[in-house]
Amino acid sequence: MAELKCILWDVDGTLADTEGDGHRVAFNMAFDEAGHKREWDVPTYGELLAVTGGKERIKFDIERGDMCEMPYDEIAALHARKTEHYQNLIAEGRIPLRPGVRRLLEEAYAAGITLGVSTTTTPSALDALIEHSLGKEWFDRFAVLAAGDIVPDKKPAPDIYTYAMDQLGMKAENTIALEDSENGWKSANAAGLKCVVTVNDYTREHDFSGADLVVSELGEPDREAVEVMQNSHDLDVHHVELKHLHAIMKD
Ligand code: XBP
Ligand code: MG
Repeated sequence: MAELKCILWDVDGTLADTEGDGHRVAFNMAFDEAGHKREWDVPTYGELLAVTGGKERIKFDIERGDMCEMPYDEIAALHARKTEHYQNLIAEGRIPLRPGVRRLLEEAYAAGITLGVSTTTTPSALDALIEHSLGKEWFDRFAVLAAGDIVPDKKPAPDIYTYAMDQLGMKAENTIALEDSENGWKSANAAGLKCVVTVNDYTREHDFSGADLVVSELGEPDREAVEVMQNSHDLDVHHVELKHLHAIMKD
C-alpha cells in the first residue's frame, strides 16, 4: 500500500496509435527511397513489433533473411531517414491521441502528480508527437522524457523505467506505468511498477498476466464504457480516471 506520486507513460500505442500509420509507413518510405525491395505490410509489422526499437527491428529483418545485408552504420542511416519521414507524418497531424489520454494527463497534472515518459522510441520522434499531437506546453509538464538509446537495453528490459525513476528521484512503489504491449508491461513489471494496459489492434492478444488493469482504451465520460479485459483490483471502471490509479496503488 503506497501513495501514487508519479505516472510514467509509454508512447507508441499508448499515447497514440503511431505504429501502423506512422512508424510502419515511415520505415517503408525510407526503404523505398534507399532502393530496398522491402515493404512491411500490416501483419508483417505486427510480427516485427516483438522486436522493440527501429534499428533493432531492421537488423532482425536482415538476420532472418528478409532484407539484404548491410553494415550497422547503413542501418543507422536508414533509420535516421525513417525518423525524418515519421516526424513529417506526425507534423501533418495524421496521428491523434488515443481516447482519454489528454483527459487523464490533464487530471493528473492538475493534481500535482509527477508525469514522465518511458519509451523505446527515438527522442526526436517523441518530440514530434509532443509538439504536434499533445502541445508544446507538455515539454515542460513532463518531468522526464526517457527515450531510445539512452539506456543500453530496450523494453522488455526494465532499464528505461529505472532510468526515468532515477532521474525523478521516484520510488517504484509510488509510480505506475501506462503501457500497451507485452514488452512494455514486462519492462514496467521488471522495474517493480504497477501497470495499466490499454490494448490496441496490434497488442490485443498479448499476454498481460499479472497486470493491474487491462482495458480497450482509457475512454471518455461521454462515450460508451471501455472494455475491461483484466481487473485485478475489482475496480468499477467506465473510463479510467486518476481515482482508479490511486486505488491500484493503495490496494
Ligand atoms: C515502440 C517501439 C519503437 C517504435 C519505433 O516502443 O518499439 O521502436 O516502434 O520507434 P514504445 P523507433 O511503445 O516503448 O514507445 O524507430 O524510433 O525506434
Ligand atoms: Mg508501446
